[in-house]
Amino acid sequence: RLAIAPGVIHWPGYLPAEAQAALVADLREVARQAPFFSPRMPRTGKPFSVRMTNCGSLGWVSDERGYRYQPLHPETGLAWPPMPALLTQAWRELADYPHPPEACLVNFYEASAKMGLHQDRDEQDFEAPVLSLSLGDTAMFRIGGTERGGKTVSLKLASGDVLLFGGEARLAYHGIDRILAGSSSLLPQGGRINLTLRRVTRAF
Ligand code: MD3
Ligand code: FE
Repeated sequence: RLAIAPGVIHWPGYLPAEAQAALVADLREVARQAPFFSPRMPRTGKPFSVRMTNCGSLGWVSDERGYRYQPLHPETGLAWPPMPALLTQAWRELADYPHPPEACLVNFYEASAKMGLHQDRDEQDFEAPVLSLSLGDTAMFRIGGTERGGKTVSLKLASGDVLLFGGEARLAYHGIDRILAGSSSLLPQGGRINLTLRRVTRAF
């Protein structure tokens, strides 16, 4: 494990190839029950280049009305599917937090997709860390401090890598600058999947 910055821990290649393949199979089932949707920007309605779905009791959604967590898929109206056991297991092993995650946001990046610098602040509990797992093509990830416009550092996130953001890093600006197309053969059609496990409500 590598300490990238205060509150940021990186486990390169944490998931063995077999676990990555098992997780992709689990995610196919998640996406069958809760299809990927295109989130839209609040106010403007402009679609994100990243497509999303969720598993767990709550899911993150975004549309003209704003960003929020909700228990139902925005298009099917059905509950999000359960979190695969591999994910809750990774949280127990790595998160160092005594309550289970409630939401797993599943982001899908095609080769041209990006995610601008932002903070994750739609959760009630900032004491809980966010755990991120990467699958498929490598991404150039950028993380800064808690103020917009500060210095940033870049990190490559490859398939099987896990990152934990806690403490002062929990409110750090971060984003995905680009996807390195063809860098992994895990996903037959290419692209990248990122999973973020989050505690949304206060457990106490
Ligand atoms: C640092 N996802 O879903 S994962 C997101 O690769 C998001 O899809 C990116 O940013 C992705 O909100 C980056 C790394 C990550 C995730 C959540 C964080 C870093 C974070 C929350 C707080 C601080
Ligand atoms: Fe984020």
